[in-house]
Amino acid sequence: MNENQIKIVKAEIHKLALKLRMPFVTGFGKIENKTTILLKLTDESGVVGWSEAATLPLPMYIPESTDTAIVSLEKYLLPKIINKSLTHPEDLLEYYGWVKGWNLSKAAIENAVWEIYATKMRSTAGKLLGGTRSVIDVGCSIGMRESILETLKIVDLCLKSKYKRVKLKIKPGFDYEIVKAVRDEFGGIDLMVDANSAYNLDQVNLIRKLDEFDLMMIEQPLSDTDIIDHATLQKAIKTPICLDESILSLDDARKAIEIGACQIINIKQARVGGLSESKKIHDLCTKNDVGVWCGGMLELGVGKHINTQIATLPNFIYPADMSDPLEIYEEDVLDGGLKIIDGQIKVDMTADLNSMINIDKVERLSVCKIIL
Ligand code: OSB
Ligand code: MG
Repeated sequence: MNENQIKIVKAEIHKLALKLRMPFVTGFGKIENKTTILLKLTDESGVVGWSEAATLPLPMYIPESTDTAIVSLEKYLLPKIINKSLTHPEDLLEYYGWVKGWNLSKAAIENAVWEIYATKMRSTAGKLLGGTRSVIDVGCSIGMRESILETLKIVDLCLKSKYKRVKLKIKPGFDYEIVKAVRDEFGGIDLMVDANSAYNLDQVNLIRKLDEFDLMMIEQPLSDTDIIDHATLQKAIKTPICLDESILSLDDARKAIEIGACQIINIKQARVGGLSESKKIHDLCTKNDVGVWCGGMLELGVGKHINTQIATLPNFIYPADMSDPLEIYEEDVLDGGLKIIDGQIKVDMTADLNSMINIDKVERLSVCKIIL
């Protein structure tokens, strides 16, 4: 048998419960306690691949949640791939490509298989996907706070930690004043906003008022299921629109670009079903002169390590959403994991998750474990 052939013989699903240091408030709601899923796949040769399903406890960002992902992994997706032969992570689609949706779950499987594949190829997923960057610039994402003063304090902390750009969460009524206060206090910093679908087209005047602040972009102002209204909105405002929730596939990206719904795309590998689809969206955006950046989902170091793989590709020209997990949570499951120094991650081309993961911490934070 070809030594690079992969056959998954065992899968472990770990559900972890974590408390955020500070509630994270967005246009879609508030996250105080986070649950996540770590997936461990073992190949018949004994090579192990870990990944994280970038879920939230409630289906408030996209339709999946941590618990629906456990069901889709356990009942539908993993049984389709266990004991099947693969020569490349993309071969997974032969087995579960017919399953609609559930991109976060599919990404978790694909990314764990990418880890196994990269280990066997003595490389990293990032390199195998065509990544060229050895350093990734990162920015911070600031949830809505009780007051302007409190927001200013957090922006100040982000800038002191040298994050390369600041992203403010906004919604109607928590937009113009907050952005103005940040501009007045911190001047021409690299600044953007993320509305997480909190506006509709009737509020174009509210959104247009933000044009005066020379923002890098406004992320996902309108509905998560829309691209048409975004195209209308883009014609009415100067600030570049970046899509997040609306882009679940290469096909979504193609249509959004074609109708002018965005000038920038936030590629979250989890949201689009994994690293392979992300690479295709990246390449399409390159061809169309649409810059991209790597979004985040408050992942632990495991998910962030996977995100850094895709963020090494050349068209990731804006800073990634990637704060240190230890700023969000009391602890992380990686030992000597993700290090952010002066707003940058130095990509360790030799790092593999299996050697960094601290299994005692996984067990301690685990509230449910399923073995297939
Ligand atoms: O819209 O980008 C988003 C977190 C959870 C769900 C959606 C989003 C976010 C963030 C934080 O903005 C990104 C991060 O630093 O992980
Ligand atoms: Mg977003």
